[in-house]
Amino acid sequence: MNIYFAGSIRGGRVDAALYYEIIAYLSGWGTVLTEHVGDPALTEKGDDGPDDQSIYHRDMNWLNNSHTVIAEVTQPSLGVGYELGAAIALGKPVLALYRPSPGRCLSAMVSGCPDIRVTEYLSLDEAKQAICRFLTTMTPESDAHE
Ligand code: 6K6
Repeated sequence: MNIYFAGSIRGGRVDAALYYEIIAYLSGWGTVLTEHVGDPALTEKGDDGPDDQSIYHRDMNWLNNSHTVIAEVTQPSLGVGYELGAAIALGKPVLALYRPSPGRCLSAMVSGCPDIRVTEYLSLDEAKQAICRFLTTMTPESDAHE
């Protein structure tokens, strides 16, 4: 199973360590095509990779080839929002993980979208449980860990 994980880069890297842990967990379920999103060395400058056109085409190609998209949406990111819209247009099952906190509100375009499974969580363990539930419902038992 190819998994496209989406998390903020230029939107801010405050949750980079959390992305790393989620990606490590997802790796037990399949191939995470976007492992770099959890790279602690990746800064929000976005200038240590290929040019932006190459990034866009490479990521859209990965999105096309993914079986599911899992996003951490707590830190707002234009790129993640774009990826969610594109994933829905491609008919991919989408899970959005969100940590509620006082004074913060998830975009209605994510929380109100019928094609996105939005799950609120507070701890990494809860995020893992949500991922497990989501992937178990979308994959037959025998395929889940391929
Ligand atoms: C190097 C250092 C920082 O950024 C780079 C290279 N940039 C990117 N490389 C790979 N994927 C990217 C890059 N910039 C954005 N993305 C995709 O958009 C990722 O799949 C993320 O899920 C999402 C982040 O969007 P922004 O708007 O927060 O950057």
